[in-house]
Amino acid sequence: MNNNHWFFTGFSRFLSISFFCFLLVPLIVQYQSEAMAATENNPAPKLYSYRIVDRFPQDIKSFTQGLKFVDGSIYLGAGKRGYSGLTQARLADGYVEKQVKLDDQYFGEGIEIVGNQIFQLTWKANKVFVFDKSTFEMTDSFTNPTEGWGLAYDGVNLLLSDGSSTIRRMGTEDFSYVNEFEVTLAGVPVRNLNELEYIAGELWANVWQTNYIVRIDPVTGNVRSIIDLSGLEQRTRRNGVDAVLNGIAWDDVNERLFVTGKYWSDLFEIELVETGKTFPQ
Ligand SMILES: [Ca+2]
Repeated sequence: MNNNHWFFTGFSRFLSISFFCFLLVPLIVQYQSEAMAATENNPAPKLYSYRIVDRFPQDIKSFTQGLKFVDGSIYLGAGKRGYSGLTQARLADGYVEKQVKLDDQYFGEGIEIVGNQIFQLTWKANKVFVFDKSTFEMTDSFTNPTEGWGLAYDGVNLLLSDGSSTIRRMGTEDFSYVNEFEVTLAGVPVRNLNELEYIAGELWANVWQTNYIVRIDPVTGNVRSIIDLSGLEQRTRRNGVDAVLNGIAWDDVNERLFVTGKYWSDLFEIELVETGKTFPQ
């Protein structure tokens, strides 16, 4: 069927990067088996496309690893040693309102805002920094035993990705471990979960080096739907081979969705478009 052709072509890159190669063949067999058929409790994930609503300027020199939106400002956590830091910039024109740089030894990663605190991960240094949102002064630091990739907040705990298929819940008081769950797509672990955003009871995650965002049920870990952002990277200037899609932010007042990438000159407001397709077909 044409739909199946579309499905396997479109997802071949996603699958080959997200899963170990040896899993690929059994994966397809699994999808086609009765055992993996969608059930009422775990329906086949919907596939979404997108429409660009608006675009805003972003510093193409920022290696975007964390993204939040609050009160008209974009908060961006940047990575790469020597260039890592935290920036608050006005959405409308990119004017930098506040900025703080991390020590050169640190590779900054995901960020999250809880009240007046901004948490910022580091990649492999096992450090989590806390900044005062009003002043950008560093007020605290905690230990993270895993790699730091993405960070989100569900209203109770922080949610942490580390490049694997595991999401850990961590306490906001001292970043202590609470519990964890595994993210799966039709029963198969989804690795390389990167930048995160908690939106209306779902955890959304960029899958590193793909054009896909997965929307995750945070209770079961099941991927409920997939957003295909193919083509967006051609709409912005990019700086180098590392310039992949990364960064999801949600304006919960006006219900606007923002996405961007590492070393991208633009931040996009998008709307999701139903494709009528599911995964698998
Ligand atoms: Ca985010």
